[in-house]
Amino acid sequence: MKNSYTNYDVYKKRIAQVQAQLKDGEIFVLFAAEHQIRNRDVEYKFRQDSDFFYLTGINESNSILVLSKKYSCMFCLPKVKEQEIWTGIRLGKDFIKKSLSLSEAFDLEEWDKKLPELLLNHHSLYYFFGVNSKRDQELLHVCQTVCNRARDGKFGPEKIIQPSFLHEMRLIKSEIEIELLKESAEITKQGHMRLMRETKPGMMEYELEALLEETYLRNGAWGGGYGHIVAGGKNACVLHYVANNEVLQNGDLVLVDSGAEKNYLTADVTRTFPVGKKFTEVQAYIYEIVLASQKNAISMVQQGKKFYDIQDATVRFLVTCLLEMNILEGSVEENIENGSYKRFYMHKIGHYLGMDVHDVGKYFIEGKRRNLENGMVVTIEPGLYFDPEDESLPDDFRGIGIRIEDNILVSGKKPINLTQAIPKEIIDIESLKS
Ligand SMILES: [Mn+2]
Repeated sequence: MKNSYTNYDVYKKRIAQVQAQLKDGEIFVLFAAEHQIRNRDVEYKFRQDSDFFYLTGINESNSILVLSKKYSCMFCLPKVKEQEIWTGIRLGKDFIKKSLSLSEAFDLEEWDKKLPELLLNHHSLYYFFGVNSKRDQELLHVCQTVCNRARDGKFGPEKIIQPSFLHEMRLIKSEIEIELLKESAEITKQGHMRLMRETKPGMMEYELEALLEETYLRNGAWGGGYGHIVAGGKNACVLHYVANNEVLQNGDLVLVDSGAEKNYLTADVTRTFPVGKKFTEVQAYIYEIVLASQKNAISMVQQGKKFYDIQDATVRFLVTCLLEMNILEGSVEENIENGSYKRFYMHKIGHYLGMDVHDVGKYFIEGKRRNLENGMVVTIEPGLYFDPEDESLPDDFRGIGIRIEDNILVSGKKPINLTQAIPKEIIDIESLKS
């Protein structure tokens, strides 16, 4: 399975799929990621652009892929010994041309000269406009120059179109991708379970982050697919808490939102568990409500259902519970209508998952909620959060934040939970802690 992904056949097929979407007179341009500066002359660890990797499997910066219906080429980092000594061996244009069966391949320096030629006599340019403004300017300028040659009877792109068909391809995962996602899920499981076992009162949040990162790296992952959230006690009420620099207190819960990225596919999992040995009564009570809402939502992840209908069902469930707890007042309908529940559940039920943690693909088609389809992977992540500063809440509720998140593959009427093996029942979590 893995071999078929590391050889180039899968990418050749994807390139051909893009070409099949293009009509005469249409051209597609895609840039690889560039190195990003962290500070002064220090760069962040390089991570290829997801779209570029999806189509090419090539992990080198600055390359450019150009496709039309019957033509394909790439501009590649040149094989220059002096540069390779400093920054690593490059694949080079000959290897890339052969591996991806491209019509042509060039060294990067040829780009300026070749681009006008390539755009010539294409009326439409498929390009992700707005991602890199430097590239946007460059392309607009060249389009303009080429269009100015109208007097010679030549023409250039007059339309720039977002190649959203590429994101629709990425939205539906292949069998190979599912297998690889399972691997990311397995590594993520090891990280989360390690925390459940090893977390003790007095540890710093960043110590847990370190254990996650270590587990991921030791298993060949790139690291986390996004910044690890390790939020002790009331910090869990900050949804994107990434400071991770406080002490974990006995009696508090800790919310951990973290997923390993391997082979350019990331998991996205949240577990909330006690810093000490056991949930308190109130914590367990709220936890069971979130867990029940999550299981209910997971059961709805079926082909033909609408993703946002699952959000609606979850809101209804949580509002009913909040009313029973006397946290909300009035009727279910009223509270859904006026959004009062957003004080306690303020985010959505989930998102697409894949190469990007908030993966690509449309949620609406022509303004209407779209159906879930086989091969989509979504997160299901309801939560309840009780503001530590809200004095209208019972004392023992304040500062509790609970979210439970799994990664679900749409497969007919039977949702497949890729992260099922990461404990979430109270009894299972507590038994890991004893
Ligand atoms: Mn998520």
